[in-house]
Amino acid sequence: SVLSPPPPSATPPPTLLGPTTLPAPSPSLNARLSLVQADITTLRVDAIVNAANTSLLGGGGVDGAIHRAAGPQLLADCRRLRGCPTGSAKMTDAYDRLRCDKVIHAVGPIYRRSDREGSERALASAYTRSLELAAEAGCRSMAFSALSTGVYGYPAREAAAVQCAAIRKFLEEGKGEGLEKVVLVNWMAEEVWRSYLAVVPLFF
Ligand code: AR6
Repeated sequence: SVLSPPPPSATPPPTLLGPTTLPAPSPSLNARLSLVQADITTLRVDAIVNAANTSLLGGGGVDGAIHRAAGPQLLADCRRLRGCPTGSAKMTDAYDRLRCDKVIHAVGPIYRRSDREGSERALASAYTRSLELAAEAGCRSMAFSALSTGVYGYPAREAAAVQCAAIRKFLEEGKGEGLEKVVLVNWMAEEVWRSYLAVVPLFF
């Protein structure tokens, strides 16, 4: 596992995605996954995944940080994409002070307690689409922002479970064979980090 096992009192994640007790993943799958507390704009990976909105024209949070680091060329590229629906993602090059080659702009849902299932479906699909784009582009490493866990209000434990389940499913289905390293990135939000520490070891 990428982390030490959860304490015995850890409850399974409140995910709707299926059985809450998964069989242990293969060691080779575990070796491809890591969880880090870092500013995603500083990472040297093939692609980073931005938590964007449907306009793809920038915003606050991690989106703002990525655009600040990349400079105006990224925004010009994003303009040409003409937006992106919730639950999907689009890819651009990276610029200036970013150390990655590609930026995947993923649009997670604004969390709606009244439509938990719809929120979950959209979040999972934003992750899956990002993985598909990275795999198609031949990326060997990628780093994910914790989509929707900031301004979009997704409860962090649930979001972590949805993220882990989507990534594990994709890799176990053999769709991302070239993806040697998948990094889950947490930054700036201690509560989100603690949730990931509790949930990730239930999946990897
Ligand atoms: N590196 C990694 N993670 C970060 C960084 C960073 N530099 N900065 C913040 N985070 P958010 P959302 C974490 O709000 O909830 C924007 O305005 C943060 O602690 O950036 O999907 C967009 O334009 C949180 O855990 O994204 C959209 O309008 C996580 O990144 C809207 O916010 C995501 O928080 C998207 O909201």
